[in-house]
Amino acid sequence: MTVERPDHSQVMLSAIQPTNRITLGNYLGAIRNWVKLQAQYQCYFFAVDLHAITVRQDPKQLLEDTYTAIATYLASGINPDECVLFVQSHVAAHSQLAWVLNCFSYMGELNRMTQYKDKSSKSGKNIPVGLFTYPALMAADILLYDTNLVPVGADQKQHIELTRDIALRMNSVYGDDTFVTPEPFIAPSGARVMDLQNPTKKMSKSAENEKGSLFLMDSPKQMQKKIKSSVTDSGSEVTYDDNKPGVKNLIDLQVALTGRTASEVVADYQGKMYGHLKADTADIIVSELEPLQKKVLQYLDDRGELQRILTKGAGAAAEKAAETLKRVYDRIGFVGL
Ligand code: AQP
Repeated sequence: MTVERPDHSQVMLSAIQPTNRITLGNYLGAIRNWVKLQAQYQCYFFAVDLHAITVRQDPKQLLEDTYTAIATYLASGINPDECVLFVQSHVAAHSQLAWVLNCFSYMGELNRMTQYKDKSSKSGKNIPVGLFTYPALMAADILLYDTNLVPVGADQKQHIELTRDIALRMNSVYGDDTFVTPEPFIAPSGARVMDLQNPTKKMSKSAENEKGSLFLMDSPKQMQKKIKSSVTDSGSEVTYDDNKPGVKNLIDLQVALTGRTASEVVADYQGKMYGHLKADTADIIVSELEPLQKKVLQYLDDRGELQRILTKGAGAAAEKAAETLKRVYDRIGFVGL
């Protein structure tokens, strides 16, 4: 099965874990950039449900969150006729290549991953092995599609670098054309949206304090409330300064959503208070997200259409992934059929 798409030779790929609710950080750091870039590349976008189970998930919630992730991609403007849009667990080659890459990854390098350190510190004594080997599965996701470019938020750069290291390691053993080595694409704005309650930490779907994360499907009232109660500092002057991470985050949000520069935004608040900055930032966010929410709900109402899109995407993804997996298996010396 093939999906119609423009004949571009460069491949772009990205994904989000359908864990909990998608945040404004995921939207600005990832999805919105996918939409901007989709016309220039041959694109693969998916929901990584295999990654999601590295922490315990409620089955019903995981199912709903996976549909919602796909509906959000579509509502944001991902075109399923031009891109391959799918769910990770529908393509078995992801797990199969991940095993191979596990055998070429080193404990020391996986141990250094910031995300592993963060998430394992919250897991108590029983840290799932999947949390540790997560980057090998992510490397499989990327390498299966001969990916050139991976648009991600700044937090994922380390995982892309590791993917490159593993690919180069295998290329040196099995030949330079075994894997294409991918590059990260970090957008100039929105790359690191910070937690509203702890602005030195990035905003996350799974943040302990929900008030720190703005979820895409929050009601306008909830969004206004979260921005209004966001942590700033004891000063009062609006300046763009690393020592004022809360204020800087609000300015960055305006920059990402309006396309204006930080100094243009700051100029609006000469002689004004943080309260003005908060109120305007909330309005800008609500006017971006309200129409998006309506579209997400429309897609979620038509499960038949979602299922049709996913079946088509899974077919196209599996076809490409099987080619890469065969190439790797052949080079390793596995007997073919
Ligand atoms: N705060 C952020 N600012 C900008 N970009 C962000 N991304 C995540 N948080 C921010 C980007 O969104 C994509 C989603 O990645 P993911 O779901 O695979 O995992 P993640 O990075 O672990 O995202 P979260 O929101 O922190 O999820 P949980 O809490 O489930 O772990 C990536 O491109 C990421 O860079």
